[in-house]
Amino acid sequence: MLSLPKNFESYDEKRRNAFLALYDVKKKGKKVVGTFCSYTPTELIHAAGAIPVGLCGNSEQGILEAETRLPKTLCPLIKSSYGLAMTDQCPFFYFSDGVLAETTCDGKKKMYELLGEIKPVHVMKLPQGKDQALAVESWTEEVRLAAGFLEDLLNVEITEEKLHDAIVYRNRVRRALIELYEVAKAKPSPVSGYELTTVSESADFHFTDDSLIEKLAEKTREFRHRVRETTPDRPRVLLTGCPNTGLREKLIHRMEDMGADYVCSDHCAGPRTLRFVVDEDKDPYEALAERYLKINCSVMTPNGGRFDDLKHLVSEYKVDGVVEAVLQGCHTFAVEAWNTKKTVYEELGLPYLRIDTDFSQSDRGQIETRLGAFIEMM
Ligand code: BJ8
Repeated sequence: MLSLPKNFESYDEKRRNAFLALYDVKKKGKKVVGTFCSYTPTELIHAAGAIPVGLCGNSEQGILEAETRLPKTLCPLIKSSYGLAMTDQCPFFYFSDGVLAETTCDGKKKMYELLGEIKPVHVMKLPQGKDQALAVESWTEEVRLAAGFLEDLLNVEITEEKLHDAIVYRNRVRRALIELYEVAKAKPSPVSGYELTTVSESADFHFTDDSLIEKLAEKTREFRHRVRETTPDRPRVLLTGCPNTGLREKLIHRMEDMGADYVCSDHCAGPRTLRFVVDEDKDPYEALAERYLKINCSVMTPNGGRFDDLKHLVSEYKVDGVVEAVLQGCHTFAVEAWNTKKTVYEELGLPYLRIDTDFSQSDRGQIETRLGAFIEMM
C-alpha cells in the first residue's frame, strides 16, 4: 500500500515537500521509474506511460549509512545514491516502481546488485566502446530487453506508436534545453551559469509533464532579455569532468562569486550530449541505440570524441579557461584528465585547473584558494 516513509516527520521541509509531491503523483496512479545515467533511453519510460526520475545522489546525506556496506573509497555519487535509497531518504527512489540502469563504471554496476535487493532493477549491458564489433546491434538488443522489463514491471505494452511519440517529445525537450544553454553564449552572459543550470538540471532530471517545453522556452526568453549587472571582461569558464550537481555550491557558486562566469559544462546531460537527437524516421529501437551510443563518456574506451566535443564547446561558448572536477574514486575521469589537460593546454592554449574532490565541505577553503589563483591567471 502507498505510504510515506516511517521517518518522514524527521525530514527537513525540502525533503518532506519532495516526498509529498511524488506521493500525490503516485496517488493519481502514475508509475515512476528511476534512472542513473545519460545512457538510459528515457523514451522507453515515457512510452510505458511512466515518469523517469533521476536518482543520482549529490550531497553528503546518506554517505555514512552507505559506508556500512560500500567501501569508503568509492565515488561519493554512488555512495550518496545508495545511502539515500537504503535509508528511504530519496523520494524519487522511494516511489519508483523500478530502476533502469546500465553497466557504466564498476562502482555503479556493483552497487546496482545491492540496490536490486530493495527494488526491481534492470541493468542494460552497455558496450565498452562504440567501435566495439556489433556495438550498435548489441545495444539495440539491450534497448529491446529494457522495453520488455518495463512492460512486465508496469503491466503495459510499449507500442511502436507510443515509442515514436516519446522520441518526438524527448527530441523537443532536448532542443528546448539547448536553446536555454545557448543563452550563455552571449558575451557577457545575461544570466549566471549557476542560475541557468538550476533551471536546466531540474528539467532534465525530475519528473516532466507536457508543459515542460513551454516552461523552458519561457525561461529562455526571460534570460535572453535579462539585463545583468556585470562586466564583459569576466573570465568565462567551462567545467568538465565528473557530473557536477553535487559540487554546485562549493565550485560553481563560489567561482561566480569570485569573479568568473560559468558559461558551459560538458557533462553528459549538457549541450554536448543534448545535440544528439533520435532519428524519428527509422526503427525506433535501432534509432535509440544509435543515439545513445553517441554519448562520449569516460566509461567508454576509446573516448576521443569527448575531446572533440570539448574543443567545439570552448570555441562556441568563447571560453577562457577549463576547470575539471574529478570525484574521489572515479578512475575513468581521473585517467582521462591527463588528455583533457593536454587538449586544453597544448591544443587550445588555455589555462586548465583540475580539482579532485567529494561532496564534503572539508576542502572548501583549499578549493577557493586554487580557484582564486586560477581566475587571476585568465
Ligand atoms: S554518461 S558521466 S551519468 S556514467 S558514478 S563514472 S563519477 S565513479 S556518473 Fe556518469 Fe552515465 Fe557517464 Fe554521465 Fe565516475 Fe562516480 Fe562512476 Fe560517475
